[in-house]
Amino acid sequence: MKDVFCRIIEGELPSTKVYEDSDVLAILDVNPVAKGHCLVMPKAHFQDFLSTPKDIVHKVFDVAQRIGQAEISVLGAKGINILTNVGEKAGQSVPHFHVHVIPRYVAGEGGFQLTMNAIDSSTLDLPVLASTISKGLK
Ligand code: DGP
Repeated sequence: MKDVFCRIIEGELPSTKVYEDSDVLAILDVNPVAKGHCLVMPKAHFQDFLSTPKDIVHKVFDVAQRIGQAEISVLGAKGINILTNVGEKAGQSVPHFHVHVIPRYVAGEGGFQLTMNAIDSSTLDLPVLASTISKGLK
């Protein structure tokens, strides 16, 4: 079954468009956590950031950067969060690569709280961990 963003891209479902070109669509999030919360996505279907070809990733992030810049200049945002979730465990609910561009006006405002809760790293061998990740790079 087609995901909801594919259906929006194909015009089967409505959306509020912010930007469109032959490869990329940016729309307002239907459940915004801040005024101007945008979703930037490739028109072609890719499951997530990790499985999207680099040239498409670059195009999507180029638009995300420009929208972030516009939100600072024309909406008066004081900051921007750029977020892309990969997989359900990371909070991805729509299996179509997309980047959240979330303007921030007041620290802590709205439904988006960015907290980084450190795990107990005392049992981790950091050099081994770094080396393991390094060896996995393609
Ligand atoms: P994520 O959880 O990272 O997969 O984010 C998915 C976002 O997509 C979530 O913030 C809500 C938004 N969303 C879901 N369905 C629709 C829709 O039909 N239209 C729009 N504009 N946004 C949607």
